[in-house]
Amino acid sequence: MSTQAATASVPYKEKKPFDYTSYMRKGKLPHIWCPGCGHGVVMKSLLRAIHATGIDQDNIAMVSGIGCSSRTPGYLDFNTLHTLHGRAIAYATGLKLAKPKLKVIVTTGDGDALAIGGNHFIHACRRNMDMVILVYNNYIYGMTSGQSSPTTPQNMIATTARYGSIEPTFDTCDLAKAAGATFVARGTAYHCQELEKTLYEAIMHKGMAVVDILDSCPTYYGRFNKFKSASEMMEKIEKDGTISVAQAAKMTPEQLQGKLVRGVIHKAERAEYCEEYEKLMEKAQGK
Ligand SMILES: Cc1ncc(C[n+]2csc(CCOP(=O)(O)OP(=O)(O)O)c2C)c(N)n1
Ligand code: SF4
Repeated sequence: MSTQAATASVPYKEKKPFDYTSYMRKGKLPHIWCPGCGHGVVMKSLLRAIHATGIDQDNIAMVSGIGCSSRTPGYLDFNTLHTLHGRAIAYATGLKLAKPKLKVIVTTGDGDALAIGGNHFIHACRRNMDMVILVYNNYIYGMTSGQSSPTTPQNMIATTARYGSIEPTFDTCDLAKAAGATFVARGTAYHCQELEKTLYEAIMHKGMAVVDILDSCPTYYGRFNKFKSASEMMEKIEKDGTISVAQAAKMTPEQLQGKLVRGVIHKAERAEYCEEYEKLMEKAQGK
């Protein structure tokens, strides 16, 4: 059986008129997300990106853990799996090995992917299995009332850091690249059209694609840290706090201080895990 994922090589354009509702399980609405939450924006960019790839809904599997962001697959009409907190990538790995033709997309939070699920995250990157991991990075545990996560910036307030977090943070992209992911990118909910293109590239990539998506939890992170509104929070963190790869290339290290870079940060070619596994099976069977 071929392990080639069902990604048609199509240019970035919409094949047919786009209609969100054709990708939604309308019976699952209304959704649980608070007004101003970034997760819905990310979901819309994801749907537009999937539509642009031309991949059939039945050839996509979406897997999540537990958290507000992990609710995404429940609203969508793909093959979906809502699993345990921190274990989305482990389930996705098993699913991909059993059904290598499926395009597997993991939607996970910063807590889900990088705290309890951190070990699964680094080893999945190391294996370079054909998979997309979208980290909805809102710097906090949204679903459980705002505890600090591995991406909570230092000095910022969380339920478990009432005087400001003293912990250094993970940079999701640096971590993914160092662990071996062959496509690493960052986007934001604020730059939703740019995000759509980045997600398209991530889905079309063969191998492990990680996208760190800066989005917002106005209910906890926003209120604790005295942002006046959800939009002010988005502007300060996602708009003013990031720059594109092209802008970054023209800046000095001093000018880059305190900015996060958006766009495709790392791309490489390396043996893909399912293909290597298939070769191993053939060898074991004496073929
Ligand atoms: C094993 C286990 N530990 C803890 C929890 C409680 N829990 C549910 S969601 C969550 C954190 C969610 O934060 P994140 O993954 O960042 O997603 P967000 O809600 O911010 O989108 C936690 C700690 C759980 N369900 N299972
Ligand atoms: S608690 Fe935060 S992350 Fe969860 S839905 Fe509300 S705003 Fe979004």
